[in-house]
Amino acid sequence: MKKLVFATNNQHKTEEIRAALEGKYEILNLEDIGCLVDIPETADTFEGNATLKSSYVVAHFNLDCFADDSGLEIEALNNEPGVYSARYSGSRDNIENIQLVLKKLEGIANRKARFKTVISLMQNGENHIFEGTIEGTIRTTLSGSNGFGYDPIFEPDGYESTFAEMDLAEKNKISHRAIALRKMMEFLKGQL
Ligand code: ITT
Repeated sequence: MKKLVFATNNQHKTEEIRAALEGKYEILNLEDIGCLVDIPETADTFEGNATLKSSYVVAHFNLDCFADDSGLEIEALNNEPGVYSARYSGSRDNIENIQLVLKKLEGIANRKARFKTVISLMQNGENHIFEGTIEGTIRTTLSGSNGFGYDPIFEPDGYESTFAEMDLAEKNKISHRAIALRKMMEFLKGQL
C-alpha cells in the first residue's frame, strides 16, 4: 500500500483519516515518522499553516505529505476563533475553549458558524490545496462526548444532534475534513 504522511500530532484526526482512507493508503503521522518537533503554525490563514506543516515534512523527511489546518469560524465573532481555535482560551483545553466561545456569545442571537479545513498536499514539490466547510450553529450548552474540540457545541445544519453526539462514521461522512479529504482523494485517484 502507498505511504502518505499526515502531518499532525492529533490522534483523533489521524484515526478519522485512517478510517476514511482504509485499504487505500497507509497513513503515517508525525509520531510514526519520528518527527517530534512542534512545527510552527505562525501563518494567519488556514492555507498558510497547512502549507507550513506539509513543507516542513517534505524538507526534512523527503516523503509525500499532506497537512490540514482547521478551525471554527463564528459569524457573530468576526470569524473567531479561526486559526486560533486550538488555543483560543490560551490553553489547549477543549472545555476552556468552549466556555470562552459560549461566554462571548452570551445574549447574541446569531449563532451561525462553520468548520473549515484546508489541506495542503505536497507532491513532487508541488502544493495542491483542497478546502472543505460545513455550516451549522453553536448551541448554548454542551452535548455529547464523541469527537474532540468544539464538537459538543456544534450542530451541523440539517441535523438535530451535535458533532459530539454523532458516531465517528457519521461525522466522517459530512465533516469539513471529510469534504476536503474527498477532494484530495479525487485528485489522487485521477493520477492512478
Ligand atoms: P494539528 O495541528 O497537530 O493537526 P490541531 O488540534 O491543532 O492538530 P487543527 O489545526 O486541525 O488541529 O484544528 C485546530 C482546532 O480547531 C482543534 O484543536 C479544535 O479545537 C478545532 N477543530 C478542528 N476540527 C475540529 C472538529 O472536527 N471538531 C471539533 N473541533 C475541531
